[in-house]
Amino acid sequence: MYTTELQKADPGVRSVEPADLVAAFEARVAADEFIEPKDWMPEAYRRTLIRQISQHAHSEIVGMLPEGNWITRAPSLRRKAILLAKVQDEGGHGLYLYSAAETLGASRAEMIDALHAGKAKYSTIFNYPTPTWADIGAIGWLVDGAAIMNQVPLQRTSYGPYARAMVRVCKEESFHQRQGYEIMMTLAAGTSAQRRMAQDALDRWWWPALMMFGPPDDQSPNSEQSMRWRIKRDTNDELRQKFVDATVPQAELLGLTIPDPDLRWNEARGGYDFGAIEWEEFFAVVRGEGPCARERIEARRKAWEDGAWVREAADAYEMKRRQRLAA
Ligand code: FAQ
Repeated sequence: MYTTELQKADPGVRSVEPADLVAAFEARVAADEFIEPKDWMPEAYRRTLIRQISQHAHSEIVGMLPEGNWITRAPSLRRKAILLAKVQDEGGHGLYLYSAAETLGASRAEMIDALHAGKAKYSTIFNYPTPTWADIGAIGWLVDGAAIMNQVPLQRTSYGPYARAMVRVCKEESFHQRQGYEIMMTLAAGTSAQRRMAQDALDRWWWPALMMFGPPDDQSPNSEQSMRWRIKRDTNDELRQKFVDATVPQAELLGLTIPDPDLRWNEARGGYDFGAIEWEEFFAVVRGEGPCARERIEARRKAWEDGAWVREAADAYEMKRRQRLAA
């Protein structure tokens, strides 16, 4: 995959880095100081950040599509206005994140090309379909809920521009989560057909939401180093567990059933035990075999081509502005 190649392109690079600079960098990370764009950083740290931040940016942009699908069909003007604002927020998150990756020397054109060529990763969750309105509730509640769980610790990630982008993103994600939960509350308290819709959406989104946190820790090649660099503050399994513990009582409040016969409170651990995740499905979706994978990339490519005139107009304006300044 492109992002892995980016990170691992030059394995020899580490050995030629001056030991005093590496030691000073590690001491700053250990002291919880932010690393800023102009600071010296190990090449592998820079590449890891470009990998993670660009994947995160792509996820936000592709993540606009499953919900965007419902903007014209939202059941009321109020729901439409809220959904429109939410989807626009996701677009904004993608733009902050692309900008953060650019501060590390990544080129926007290269990142976008990799996405359109199907080489870049983005979150598995956005490869699932949204056939009913209840899916919009389930996405806000579960997908934004999982995103918050993952992104709150990223407000303290060691790279300054990424951490600061996360502060605003998390505020907006909280609103998104609330709006999703409110849709689920309305459906769960509605007619029996509405309750069935809500349960069906929970049944379809629960397991993919748990997969969002990434592979189990013993199959996560990047976690150990990213934890050492304080890019990641918690492991994939730790965050997944926190999400389950926070979400089960929310499902109970809705009167909905989490589709996991093995789910039960573990008194000794003070957390919920849950059933086995189908990791084969996760890895297949990561490989680009998700149910909507082709359609998502096609939609992004079309949006990029349809928007070419906007980029050309901005370039022409900039050229005229420079000519005026030079005259
Ligand atoms: N999907 O060694 P690890 C959102 C890949 S934003 C696809 O554990 P790492 C907002 C991983 O890249 C959702 N690929 O990797 C929203 C790696 O491949 P690589 C996105 C996945 O980086 C809501 C390989 O597997 N959030 O939802 C996934 O240490 C509603 C091995 O994995 C972020 O990006 C996956 N789920 O940990 C928008 C948060 N998981 O690169 C619209 C920032 C893993 O070596 C609507 N990212 N992989 O080829 C992170 O926290 C981390 O990158 C993880 C993965 C935790 C996702």
